[in-house]
Amino acid sequence: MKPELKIYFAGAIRGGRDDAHIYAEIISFLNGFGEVLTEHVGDQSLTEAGDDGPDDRYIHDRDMVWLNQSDIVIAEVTNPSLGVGYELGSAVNMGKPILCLYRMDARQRLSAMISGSPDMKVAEYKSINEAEELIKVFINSVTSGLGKDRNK
Ligand code: 6IA
Repeated sequence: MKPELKIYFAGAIRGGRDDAHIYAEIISFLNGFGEVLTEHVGDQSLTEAGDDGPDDRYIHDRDMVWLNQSDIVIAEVTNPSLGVGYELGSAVNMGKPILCLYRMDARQRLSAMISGSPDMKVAEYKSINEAEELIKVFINSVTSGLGKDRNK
């Protein structure tokens, strides 16, 4: 049996929780492709202000282990987040296949460090259906061994 795909999903937490419902929908779709290591990112009861969880050093180290273990990284980057940017830079250094999803109707322009990176695929979407289609195509290209051509 083929080992299950390990998926690292990244989305803003202290950067702002306005899109938490979108993260939840994306994570639920991703669950159909494998194990999402970071399901808490879509937890709508998790607020940017909350401090009742594990300490920051623990969060950082655990997330870096998960990032290392992941087969692919999918990030929703519409809401700017230092943590997501850090995860994406780290994932590039680890050579992970990366898909960044971005909503066209956003007021804020995407950082050039993300949109200008040759090491991640950045895709704009308007609806959840569109995001799901982009994810499907990306995962198919990676799992069929075409991951190295993902930016073409
Ligand atoms: O800078 P941000 O908080 O927006 O960074 C969000 C990103 O960093 C997410 O993609 C997560 O993978 C990671 N991250 C940040 N905070 C946490 C966290 N708890 N738990 C797990 N992953 C995290 C934060 C504490 C909470 C009670 C506010």
